[in-house]
Amino acid sequence: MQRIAFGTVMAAMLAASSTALAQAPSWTVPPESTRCPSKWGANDERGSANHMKPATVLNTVKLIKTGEVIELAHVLSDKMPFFGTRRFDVHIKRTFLNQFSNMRGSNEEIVISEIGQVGTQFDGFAHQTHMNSWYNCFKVDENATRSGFTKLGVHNVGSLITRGVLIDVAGFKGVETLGDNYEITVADLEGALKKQNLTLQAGDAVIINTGWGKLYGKDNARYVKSCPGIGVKAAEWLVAKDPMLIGSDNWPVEVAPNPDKQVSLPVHQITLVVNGVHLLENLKLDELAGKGVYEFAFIMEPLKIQGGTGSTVAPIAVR
Ligand code: UVW
Repeated sequence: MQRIAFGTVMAAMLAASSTALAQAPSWTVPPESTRCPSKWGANDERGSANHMKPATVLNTVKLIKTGEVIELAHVLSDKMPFFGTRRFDVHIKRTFLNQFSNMRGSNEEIVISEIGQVGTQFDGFAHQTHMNSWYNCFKVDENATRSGFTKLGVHNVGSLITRGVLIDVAGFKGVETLGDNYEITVADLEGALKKQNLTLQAGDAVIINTGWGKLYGKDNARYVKSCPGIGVKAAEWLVAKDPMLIGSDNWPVEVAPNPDKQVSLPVHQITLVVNGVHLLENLKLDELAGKGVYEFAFIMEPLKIQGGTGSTVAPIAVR
C-alpha cells in the first residue's frame, strides 16, 4: 500500500516538473538589478548612440573611396506593408495659382500617418518596455505626457555616421530569401562574415540581409505575417560586439513569430530595453547586397520628433 502511494507521488512529481520544464520560456527579461544602470551611466539616454564621436566620423569617411551612394530606404507611400493599424496616406493640396504677373503656383500635401514607426524606420528607446520600465530603468508612467515622452525621445539621437557592415546571410546560404520564419544563427553570422573577410568592430552599424525585403510592396500580406531574422542567441552575440545599431530588410529585425511561442519579439527587448542598442527596420538592401558592398560609410539622422519613439528614416551607404 505504502509502495503504491510512494510510486504515485513520484510519478506525479516527475509529471509536474516535466510540465514546468516544457513551459519555461526560452528567454526572460533580466531583472532591473542586473540591467541597470546602463554601462553608459545611470542617467544615460543615448545608449549605443554614445559611439557617435568626432573620431567615429573621421574613421568612417576613410571608407569612402569612390563616392558612390546607395540608398537604403524604401519610398514612403500607401503601398508599404504596415504592422497593425499603422498607415500612411498622402493627400495632395494644389493650393493656389496666384494672380501676380509671374503666375506662381504652389502645391503641398497633407500626410495622414504616424511617422515614427512606418516605412524604413529607426527604433528609439521609448519604443519598447519591460512592463513599466525602459532602457536604463527609466519609468514610462513618470515620463509620459500628451506631447511626447520626456525621457528617451528620438529627437535626442542626432546624426549617426559610422562604419556600416552588411552581413549577407541570404548570400552566404546561397538563397534569394531565407525561409518564412528562419532563425538566423550565430554560425550564420560568423560564416557570412568569414566569407566576406570582415570582422565586427565596436560602434558598427550592423546590417543583416535576409532577402525578405524582396517581398516589400509586392506581397505585403506575407511580408508582415512572419519573417526570417535573428533570434535571441544571435542578438546576444551581436550585442556583445557593441554595435551602434542593428538593422535588417524585414519589419522587426528579428525572426517572427519567435520559435518559442511563449515570447513576443524578445530581440526588441534584448536590444532596446536591456542593452540600449538601436534597431533599424524595413531596410532596402537589394542594391547593397547585389553589388556586394559589405563595408561602407553609414549615414543617417532620425527626424527630431519631440519625445517620439522612433523615426521613419532614409539612411545611405557611401563607399
Ligand atoms: C513593434 O512595434 C512591435 O514592432 P516594430 O518595432 O517592428 O515596428
